[in-house]
Amino acid sequence: MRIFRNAIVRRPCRAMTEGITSGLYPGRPDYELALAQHDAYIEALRRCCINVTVLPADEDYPDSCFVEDPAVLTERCAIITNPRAASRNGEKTYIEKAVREFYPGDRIEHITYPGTLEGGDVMMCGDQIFVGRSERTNAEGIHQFARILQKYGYTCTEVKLTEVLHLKTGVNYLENNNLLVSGEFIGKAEFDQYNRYEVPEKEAYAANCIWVNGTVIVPDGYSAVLDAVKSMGYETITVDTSEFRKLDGGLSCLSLRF
Ligand code: CIR
Repeated sequence: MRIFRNAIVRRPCRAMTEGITSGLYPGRPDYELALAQHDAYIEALRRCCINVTVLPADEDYPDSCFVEDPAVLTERCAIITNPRAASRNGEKTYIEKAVREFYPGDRIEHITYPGTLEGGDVMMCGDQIFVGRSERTNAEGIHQFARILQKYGYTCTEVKLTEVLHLKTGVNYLENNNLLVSGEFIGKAEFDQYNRYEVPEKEAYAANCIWVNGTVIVPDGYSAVLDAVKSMGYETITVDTSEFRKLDGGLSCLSLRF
């Protein structure tokens, strides 16, 4: 079984109320409530026996609590991405400082212009890594990413998406060959080899669950997905993410787990 020993999170900043949103989940985040939810998220990770490094809030970057996007951390290397969203691109410099505490310099790779890539588009399934071609991750970014992965013995499969923000907005790997799939990812041939639980449309947000050392963290309020995950045999923890959802962020976006 894969073991995650570490996670990196960043505290939400007050400026998160100005974060990017598609408006799919209306409203602006309540900052105090977001902080309380973030506390609960950290606590949930710690219950999964993972050491959590908590980076300070960065008011220059409203979306910087979504640390998953500026880096991809694998067992063999770290890849600092090149976020397409202009207001987020500078986050890569600060996440790299944190990543350097855990990875030697010769194992830290970079995606560079004209390539763009965000970690939310990357789903790791053992040595098989899926990357979404999205509004945020372009063909050149994927080309660079695939070359880096090949160097470290991973295979890379591109998945096109048109409806959601990132690949992991709609599909997530729970280890043990199990996938949660929703919306446009249901029926995609790329995922044929996995056991797939099809998330009902009204619970689409909960396709973004995270597996952490045998436990699956599920967003609060999605009973069909929670029951399905339990029936797959996992321990579960639920965490309320309502304030992050208003910015299109889910459980995976809030940490780097490695
Ligand atoms: C953004 O649009 O970049 C943020 N408001 C949400 C990022 C969510 N991250 C993720 O799905 N990995």
